[in-house]
Amino acid sequence: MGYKVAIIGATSAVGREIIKTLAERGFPVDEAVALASGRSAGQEISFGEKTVLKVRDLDRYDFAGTHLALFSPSAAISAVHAPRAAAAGCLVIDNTSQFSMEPGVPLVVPEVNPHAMAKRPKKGIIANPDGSTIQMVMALKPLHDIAKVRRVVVATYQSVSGAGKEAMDELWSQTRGVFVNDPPLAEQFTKPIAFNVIPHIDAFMDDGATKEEWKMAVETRKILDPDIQVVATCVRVPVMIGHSEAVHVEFETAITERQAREALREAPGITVLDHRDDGGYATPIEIAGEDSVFISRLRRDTTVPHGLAFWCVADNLRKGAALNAVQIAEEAHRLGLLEAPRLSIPG
Ligand code: 11C
Repeated sequence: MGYKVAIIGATSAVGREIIKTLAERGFPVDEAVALASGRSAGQEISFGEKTVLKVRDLDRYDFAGTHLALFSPSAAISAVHAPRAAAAGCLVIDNTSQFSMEPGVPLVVPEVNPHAMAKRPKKGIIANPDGSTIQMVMALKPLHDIAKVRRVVVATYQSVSGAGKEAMDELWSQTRGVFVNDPPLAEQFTKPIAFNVIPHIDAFMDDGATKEEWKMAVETRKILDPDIQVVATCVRVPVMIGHSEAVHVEFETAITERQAREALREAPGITVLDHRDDGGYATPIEIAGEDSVFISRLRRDTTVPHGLAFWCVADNLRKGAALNAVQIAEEAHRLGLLEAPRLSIPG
């Protein structure tokens, strides 16, 4: 038996990737419904090779009878419509940050904390973490199982696709504009992104950190271990797809570089690409479209008693967003959490 599945924010970069991933992985879909704002209604999106979905207006959609809803609009849209979908009996997987830190809302990376979704959550919502967190906890988990992680210092190099389709267009048009000596003004970012790097992602918080940096700390604690300390500096770079991270980890007890390398090699969803040679490391341009989280430049950090440093790259639209959301859906299917939805009563 297949499910009726709604994709919300269907025309966004992540929404399109979710639709592609559902089809590629053969998720049991009987009926797919693409939803977005009224402005996008009527657009057409392919689902697999044979089906074309006509985008429908989210405001007018009744979720009764829909088993699963994969949300990737803005957080403000999720805030309104995700609880409405859940109240209609639909299991929601939300890719925005709207509910991620709410008690009672599991925040899940299936390779790391599948136990968090053992039961159908009372609120009917499961949150998909921020992409920067997902790839980091994927790498930390097998190491944490050997020697507890105490503290992480991370700097990110995040691609513009994390900020959406308009941000990708802005990088493209600014880059082209520089060559004709007429670059368009920055609209999606606070400064020009072409030929630049911007140490600012999401809003500033009272302590001077940005919300993206705060999320990396609190989400890591919620997913992996409440005792782990994380300090992050999140930076937007002129890359289209693929987030990179320089990660420095301090452990409670000894862990050798060799143990770490073996554990990472065996961990599901991780590819170790690490030759101490020219080009023997992963970069975003070559891993875009891949499902794995890539680990390179693994080495000891001798400035602390038990330390390791590594480079971590992943496709932020795949494992950082769409793939992780679809893997949560697959786990929900496996666990029987996609129960028969309540049907709407006519009239
Ligand atoms: C970025 N990681 O690259 C962010 C996108 O609300 O969880 C995360 C969007 C969200 O900008």
